[in-house]
Amino acid sequence: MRQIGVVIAALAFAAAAQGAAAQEAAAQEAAAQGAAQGWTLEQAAVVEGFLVPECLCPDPESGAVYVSNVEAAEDEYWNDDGKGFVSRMTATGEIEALRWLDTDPLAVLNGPKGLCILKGNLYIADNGRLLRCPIKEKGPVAEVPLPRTGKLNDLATDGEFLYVSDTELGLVYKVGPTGSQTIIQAPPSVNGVTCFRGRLFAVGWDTHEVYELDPSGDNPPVPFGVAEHFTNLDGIEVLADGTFIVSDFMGNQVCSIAPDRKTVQVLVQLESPADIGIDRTRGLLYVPQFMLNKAVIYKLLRP
Ligand SMILES: [Ca+2]
Ligand SMILES: [Ca+2]
Repeated sequence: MRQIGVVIAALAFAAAAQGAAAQEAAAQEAAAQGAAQGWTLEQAAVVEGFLVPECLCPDPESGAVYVSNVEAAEDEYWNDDGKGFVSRMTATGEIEALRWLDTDPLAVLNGPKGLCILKGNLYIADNGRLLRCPIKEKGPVAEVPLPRTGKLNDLATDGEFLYVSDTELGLVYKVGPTGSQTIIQAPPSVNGVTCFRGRLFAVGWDTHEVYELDPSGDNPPVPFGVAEHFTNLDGIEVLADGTFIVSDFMGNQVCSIAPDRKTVQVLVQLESPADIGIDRTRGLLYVPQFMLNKAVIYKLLRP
């Protein structure tokens, strides 16, 4: 009897587990179907007046959006020229301070690109240096040491660690709260990087491919197999339903990739979209137009 009881209990557990697995599978399928039907964009605002904007980074807490400005002539985007700044605007695109954080002889900015907010600090990828600036009191700017750098490009966080892509070295640095550094295997010319529910994703500029990276650093990147759709990829973000949004800088398009990692749709065609940002709370997509010194804000509309 006792054995039967154990068997019945085991069967019941298995059935419950199966039920939960089936529910989860159904939920995933529903999300995938929703995503497959396609997100669309509705233009909400155009913001002019930037100087080579590379990255738009919304702060979900305040709604403020930080904009990196490389401030350089063509072909000088990676020069340590002592010029560059970060703007701050409202969620709807009113510029509060064009030079919210400006270059300064005591805290030089050269070519600010990727931005990321973690625990009250704005992190800035500035050519070969990773910088940190407290947001509320705006400073002082400090450098976060990294072992060896080439061209630091994008930044992402999972809420604890910071991930910094280096396009020249083809790797991602994972920086811990105490400053620990781990090298994450990444594709050559890695550009945009983003975190989503414990997973790490990146795009390659020259490879124009999307990858899942191993946040532990042990395993090589796993390509999606969507390179044929793109020319040079810059930014990547993930929506709550698992849909990927990527910006194809030289392809002049922003596209969605369904959670199946295969179905690519063009969301909008526009010139030189660089490092995009999303505000999930407000359902907004922020797109800098690098070559046009402006940014476009879109409402993300569900199917
Ligand atoms: Ca500059
Ligand atoms: Ca970038």
